[in-house]
Amino acid sequence: MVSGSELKVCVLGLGYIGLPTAAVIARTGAQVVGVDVHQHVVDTVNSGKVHIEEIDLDGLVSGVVARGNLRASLDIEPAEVFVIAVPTPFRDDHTPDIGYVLKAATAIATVLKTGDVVVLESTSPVGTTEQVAALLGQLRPDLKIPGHCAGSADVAIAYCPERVLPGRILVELIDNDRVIGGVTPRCARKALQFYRRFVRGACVTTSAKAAEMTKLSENAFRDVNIAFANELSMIAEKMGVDVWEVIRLANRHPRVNILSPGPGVGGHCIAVDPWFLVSAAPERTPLIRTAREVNDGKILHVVDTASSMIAAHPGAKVGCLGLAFKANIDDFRESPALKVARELAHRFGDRIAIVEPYAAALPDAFAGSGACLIDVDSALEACDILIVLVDHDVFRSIPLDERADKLVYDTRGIWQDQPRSLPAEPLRLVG
Ligand code: SAJ
Repeated sequence: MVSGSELKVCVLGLGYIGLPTAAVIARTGAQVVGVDVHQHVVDTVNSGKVHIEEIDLDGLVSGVVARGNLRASLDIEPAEVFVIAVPTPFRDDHTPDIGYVLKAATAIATVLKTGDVVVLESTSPVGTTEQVAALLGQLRPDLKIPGHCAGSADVAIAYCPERVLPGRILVELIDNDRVIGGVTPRCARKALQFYRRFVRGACVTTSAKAAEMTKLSENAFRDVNIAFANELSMIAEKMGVDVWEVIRLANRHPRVNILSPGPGVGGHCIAVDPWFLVSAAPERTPLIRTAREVNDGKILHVVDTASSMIAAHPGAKVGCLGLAFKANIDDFRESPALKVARELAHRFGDRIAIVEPYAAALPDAFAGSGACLIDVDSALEACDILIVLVDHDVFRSIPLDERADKLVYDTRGIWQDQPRSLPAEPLRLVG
């Protein structure tokens, strides 16, 4: 592979993963072209700016664009390495849609040449990288494609899942270990050379299929464990027990580490990826499917609990704290907080005020509901009921004396000093 500043890399998809990845590679001195289908994304990046919020990304992008190491384009260009970082959504029936990956591979086929490396980073169902190889083979019969030829192939094709946590993307892109799965062992070794340019963590090689399943297993593991915490929270609520105290105490056991309950699980990864495993083996995934159902069910449980609380206090003004899918970010994708707040807004109209410091205006989902967007201080003055949906630092730091007189439903456990507002359900004694 070409070294130093001569290496040319094409990153397809300039989203939450593609743009930081492109910028980090550009910082190594490589010539990087970021390809995106949205003109405004291309224009924003070319002006040295960013269209997504991520710590330190703006400074990095403006630096590498100014130095001429990163530019964006609507069109694919020849390069030595192609990194695919496009979305892989799921359809209404929970089956994965790899259409954007196949579209990216089709574009790559138009410029692919001997010696090139193609790496898929998008979270994908097991077997997708092999499908990419098969497609490239069909579109480029003049090239020897790995897995589809005898002897050494002309190009290398591999899967290397991103594993970064929003809010820590630039740190984790470099420090996290990477799993690099080749369509053949030689493909994995070629891709490894590329990742070693910018990854400080260990890079471990394996097959493409094992790497694909590893990624899905990581997110399904987290979903299952959060589901356990969410189930505990609903049991504890029924019993009138403080679930946060129970978890704190249980976690004193040396081999117990229970995660945190919340209003459900959101984001574009953990709420989505487990379905890729379920749809691949529906009859063998009762646990993973149930975890998804428990976490989605928690959203409905929070809507019902909050609705009963609001209905029991006619005329009370309600503040819903947070819309983001998790703390301190501006990402509302698949957000349980947004789903709860939207439902309450449509049920209770102008009694509902939304507090979200990361939103400039209420999302379209609230149109016609009568709910309004207000700041934290106005909510503390105007609201009688507070429903904590996101653990943003700005909410966490509100002292007890500013909220002691409120009725609180704290789905994130950020105010454990709050006097209890939810009544325990009456225990029914059996027998
Ligand atoms: N959540 C809880 N309780 C917890 C932890 C999280 O309710 O104890 C909720 C969050 O509030 C949020 C959701 O889960 O709604 C997901 O948040 P997260 O912080 O667990 O994960 P993501 O979606 O931001 O990023 C995950 C990460 N995967 C794992 O931790 C296994 C990240 O490393 C992946 O790169 C990312 O998915 C991805 O892109 O796949």
